[in-house]
Amino acid sequence: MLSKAIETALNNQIKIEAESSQIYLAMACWAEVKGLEGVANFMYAQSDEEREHMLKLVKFVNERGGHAKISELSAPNVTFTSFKEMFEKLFEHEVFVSQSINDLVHISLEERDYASHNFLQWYVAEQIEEEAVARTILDKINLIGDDKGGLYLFDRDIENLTVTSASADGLQ
Ligand code: OFO
Repeated sequence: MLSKAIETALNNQIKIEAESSQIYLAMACWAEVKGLEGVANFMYAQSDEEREHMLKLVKFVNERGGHAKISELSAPNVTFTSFKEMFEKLFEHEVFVSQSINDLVHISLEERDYASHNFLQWYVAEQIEEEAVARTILDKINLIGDDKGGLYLFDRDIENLTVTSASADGLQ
């Protein structure tokens, strides 16, 4: 059974994951209309992943005797000044989400809710990966700068980008 404090905190995280999904969906649309199909597909996939993160929390809250709250979401940014700015925003957002997961883990310990603590470890590991991917992408974008050819190749390769492949090419 969830305490009120942990239920509220988990519901807050449900909103954050849903907003993450919208943020990346908006980024996908912007990239798509700018003609970068690879970046758009990467962002569509990220958006789907965030919805999965949200659903996992929804089911956990309901299964543990709480009530998952589906709430109104803040509107995401829909335009960006550059791809660099967009990926900076993505990185900043993932750092924010990691902080929010850390706070949740902290609350689960305060509440002595070891089931929630155990469940949240999946999110802790996921955030390490998400931050690493975002950091790798930013490194690549910084290398490319204003080079159009570089952006073309980046767009072609981003769909295959994983943390392992990113570190294998020495950019980490
Ligand atoms: Fe849900 O991991 Fe990104 O935000």
